[in-house]
Amino acid sequence: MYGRLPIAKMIAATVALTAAISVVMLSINWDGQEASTAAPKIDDLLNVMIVLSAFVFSLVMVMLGYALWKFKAKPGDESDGEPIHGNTRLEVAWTLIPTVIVLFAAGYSWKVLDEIEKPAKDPLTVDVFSQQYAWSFGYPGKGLKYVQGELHVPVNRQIQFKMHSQDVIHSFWVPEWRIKKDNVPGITTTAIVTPDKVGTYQLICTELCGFGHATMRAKVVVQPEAQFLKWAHELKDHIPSALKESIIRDTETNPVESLGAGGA
Ligand SMILES: [Cu+2]
Repeated sequence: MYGRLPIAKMIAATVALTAAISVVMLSINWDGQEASTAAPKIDDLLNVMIVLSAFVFSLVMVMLGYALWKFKAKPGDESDGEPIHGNTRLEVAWTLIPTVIVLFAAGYSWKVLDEIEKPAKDPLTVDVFSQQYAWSFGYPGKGLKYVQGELHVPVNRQIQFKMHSQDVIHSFWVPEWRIKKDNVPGITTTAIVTPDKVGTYQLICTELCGFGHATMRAKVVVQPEAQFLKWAHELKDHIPSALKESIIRDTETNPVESLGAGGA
């Protein structure tokens, strides 16, 4: 009908375009500094997805470009196009290729999620309380220690954040850790992170939660374990009873294993 397609040339053009786009896209540091054990795994996953997306984009562009160039109407040609009843080979190809890509992406993502959420032997539990428009934190200790607006954690130890919202949905995000998890009123959600670089970072709310959302931030300090223990030991405040109740209430509707030593 249209003669044979120049398949080899189209494949070559697709590969070349994929490579060109990938080189540019992978040279950009999209996510910034990596400061948790999860970060390199998540960044690798993103890079693989970028290359796969570049491939799909290139394939579509090459085929579209070829069709535009090859089947352009001659000047003065006002006739209708040929009726087409389908093309089995093409339909099999455009079903199979995306299926393989999606299944691969699902499997790879599953593996990464499984690895980064694997519980460690000796995690530290930290309760996170979010409310319009502030963060506060509860630490295991006599009566549960409490601090507002500043999160301290030890380096190279797994932290299990148990998150409780007091009003609307907020979202816990430290960009350098890559981890992001919603805080949902009425249930306890968990985020697992192992920070692996000492430093000061920022906790950012990433769920539009009201008028002051953009200002809903907290300082994050990752420090050597000894310094962290000293800091935690010096905390004077205990968790306010309203927040303690939110732990119990949240935990009843969505049980989680532990509240940390000395929990309510
Ligand atoms: Cu918010």
